[in-house]
Amino acid sequence: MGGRDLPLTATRDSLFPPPDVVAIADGAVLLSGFAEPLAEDLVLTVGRVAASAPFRHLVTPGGYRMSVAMTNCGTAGWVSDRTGYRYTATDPETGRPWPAMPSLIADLAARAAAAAGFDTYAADACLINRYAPGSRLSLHQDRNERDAAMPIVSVSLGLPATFLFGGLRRADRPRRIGLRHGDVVVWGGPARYAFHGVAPVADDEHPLTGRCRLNLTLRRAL
Ligand code: MD6
Ligand code: FE
Repeated sequence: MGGRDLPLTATRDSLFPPPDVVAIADGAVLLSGFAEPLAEDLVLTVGRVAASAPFRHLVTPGGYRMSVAMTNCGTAGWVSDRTGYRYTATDPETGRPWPAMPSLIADLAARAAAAAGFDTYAADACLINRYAPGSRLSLHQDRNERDAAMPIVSVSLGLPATFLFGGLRRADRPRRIGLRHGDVVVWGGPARYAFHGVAPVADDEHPLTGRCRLNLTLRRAL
């Protein structure tokens, strides 16, 4: 057999390849496949969170039931009801504190933020979204967080989706970015208040999640 000899030295990059960073906008990047090595653990971790804080469909201040099912982990959790959007320390459904943020998730978010150029990131809130086929999230800004210097880190698992990433005005036409299993998006700085959303998820089956897309959206809320 004519196999070629291996090079004599391993390089740092051969063991730890640099992340695949794609610019989306000034302050926003896609880290392609960044979470892929942890995906199986992440899905199991989401299952454990949801066992103590079940997924639910929140109601918007306008009275609409959201098609995305949500839960949270961390010291703060994002909720919506007829009175508005806010962060709470306890799950309004159970009256208990949200499950603690697993270090698997917190560490991943800090590494992703660093890869995007945001050095000190300690997320305290992880919103977990579950999209069944047809679920969508309309264009919005994330503006309930105290510290605008801290970026948003978003981890996609399971079925693919089209992320809509607009500008600072609602009327700015959004870019359409395909998000696949294991992709991470980080937005902050000049993109921190960019309008964004998710187009309706197409029906399919994923080996790890079945017929759904999971998204972890990490924030520094308090
Ligand atoms: C996503 N989610 O699911 C992005 N923002 O890919 C969000 O942007 C989001 O689900 C604010 C509140 C809830 C969310
Ligand atoms: Fe958002």
